[in-house]
Amino acid sequence: MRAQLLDVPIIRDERGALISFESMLTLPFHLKRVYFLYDVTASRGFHAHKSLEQVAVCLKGSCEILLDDGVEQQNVVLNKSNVGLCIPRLTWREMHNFSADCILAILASENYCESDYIREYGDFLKEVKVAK
Ligand code: T46
Repeated sequence: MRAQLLDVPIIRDERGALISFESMLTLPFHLKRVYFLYDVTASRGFHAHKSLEQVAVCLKGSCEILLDDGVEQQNVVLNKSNVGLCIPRLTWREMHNFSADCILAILASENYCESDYIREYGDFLKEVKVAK
């Protein structure tokens, strides 16, 4: 699989830097929710989503995100605040190696919905087969 990275321009002037992600322009979906992971001391994720699409942006520090489409895996290091990693639907994700100062923002296409999660890897592979 080839992970899609969104590289947005940094608007910098003497006052500092500004980065903008906009629905349907830099983001491939309408934004409905933003959440942040920080003070992370252990690996997280280990699930896929049936319909949710997301973009992960590392605002500070670094972390690694493993993406798995059921056939191939790719490990992506995130350490730039102007780069968004697209996490498509039906993609198994694991988040590892958070630096102590890491702030990871996740931009999401839907509100929180527990029934959209696939938390067993075997169930994920079955869903991928059905979708093909
Ligand atoms: C994902 C990865 C990248 C909420 O109440 N609202 C929310 O918007 C979210 C995201 C979570 N929660 C609750 C649900 C759980 O009781 O927060 C708790 C921890 O969630 P979870 O264990 O799913 O967290 P992660 O870091 O493993 O996964 C999160 C997202 O849940 C998930 O959608 O793709 O980040």
